[in-house]
Amino acid sequence: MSGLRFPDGFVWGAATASYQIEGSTGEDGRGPSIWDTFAAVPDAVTDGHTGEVACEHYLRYADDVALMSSLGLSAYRFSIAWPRIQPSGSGPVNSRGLDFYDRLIDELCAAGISPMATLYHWDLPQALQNRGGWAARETAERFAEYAAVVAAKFGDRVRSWFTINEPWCAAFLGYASGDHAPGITAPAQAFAAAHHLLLGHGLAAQAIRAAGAGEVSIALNCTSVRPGSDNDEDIAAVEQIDGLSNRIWLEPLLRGEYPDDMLTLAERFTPLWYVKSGDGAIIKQPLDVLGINYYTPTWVRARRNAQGSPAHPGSEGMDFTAPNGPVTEMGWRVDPTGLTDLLVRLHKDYEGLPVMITENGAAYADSAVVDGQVQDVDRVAYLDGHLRAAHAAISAGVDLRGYLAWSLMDNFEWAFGYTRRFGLVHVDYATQRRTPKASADWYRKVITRNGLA
Ligand code: PNW
Repeated sequence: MSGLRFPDGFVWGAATASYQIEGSTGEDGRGPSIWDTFAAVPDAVTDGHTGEVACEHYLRYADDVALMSSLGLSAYRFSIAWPRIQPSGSGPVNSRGLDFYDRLIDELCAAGISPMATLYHWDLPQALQNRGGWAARETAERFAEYAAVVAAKFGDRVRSWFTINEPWCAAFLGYASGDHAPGITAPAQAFAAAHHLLLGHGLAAQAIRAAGAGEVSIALNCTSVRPGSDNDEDIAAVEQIDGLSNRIWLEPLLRGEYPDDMLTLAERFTPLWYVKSGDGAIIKQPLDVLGINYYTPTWVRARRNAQGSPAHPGSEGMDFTAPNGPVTEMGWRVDPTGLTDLLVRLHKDYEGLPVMITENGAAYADSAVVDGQVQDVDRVAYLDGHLRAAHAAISAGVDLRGYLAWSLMDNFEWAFGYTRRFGLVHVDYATQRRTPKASADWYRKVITRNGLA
């Protein structure tokens, strides 16, 4: 056999998130989330788009599972909307919200697709935001209660759990740059939020284990940080951004302690009132697998008077411009070597750590649907390049368990609304018609041969 083959049992799937696809935000007793609130703020989201309708997945989930079947997916990672389960973030459970995921999970199981559930993909119940959101320790405690409810209810069929999706985005886009809900621009709160997200992960992981519900994971958007040059100032900038992007999450999760340089950085914004003794032990729960969401490397160099990036507190005097080269519609530089390097680095720093690529994909302004087809050749090239990069990591010894494409279908791309399309399947929002793109067809073949031609 020629071509690149992946290990036996390699998991092939796709991912989505509740607020990005479900719609029906007022249905069956769902409470308001911070994304409903944020999307209603003028200019927060491109063209005033909201998740109210999205892909109508709440109504069309059975058709969407049929689509997954036609792609040959072995797994599907979706997220559960906390405000559907507990409309005000604590207390009484809304059975009609549970029923939706019950139906979805049954449909997936009947199709032979392993359900993987993310507990938090950014749609916090607004009632908890009113009490401080993730900047408040209480939110981590409420999160564990919610985790216990869903793990008990679905643990018989869902055996793979992701507590939190990309805590970096939740903390630093949510509370430092304000690009995401709740739209706060206070770095002091962002560091507290980061800690409470990690604490929430640890407490939820304990709840999932107590319920005997299967494997526990978290999905991090780690990145390879590239220096502008090898001068000392550029290397120091890289170290700081690597800290914020990678080590501030990995070290407490896997070793139970924050790196010293990150504690020092955080203290520039606020005393560490929010870190209590014993928290490290809670955060460091055994991980069955680490989820990695990868899109692009990060480039950084020291440049006097550069504004820095508001999403990276303390980055004044740093420039984040990527070198010239191909970019996606997000403006993100396409560079699969960043994926290989990241996976190999994790393998070296945390020996024996199993990983799964829980998101990878690209936004492109796809050509319209012509004769029932979307020829998204750029996306195929992007995915092919990144699968080759993933394979190179496996050859270097990385214990890579699977690959989940982002995303199954075009959806609500957060601050960009519906103007950025990441799907393997095209969605015509006027009619809700789904059309598998050329990339969907290509991916089906990859899955069938368990590798690349
Ligand atoms: C991730 N950034 O978000 C999310 O997990 C998905 O929900 C999202 O649709 C996907 O990647 C594509 O964006 C990110 O600004 C959003 O660095 C923003 C950033 C990174 C990841």
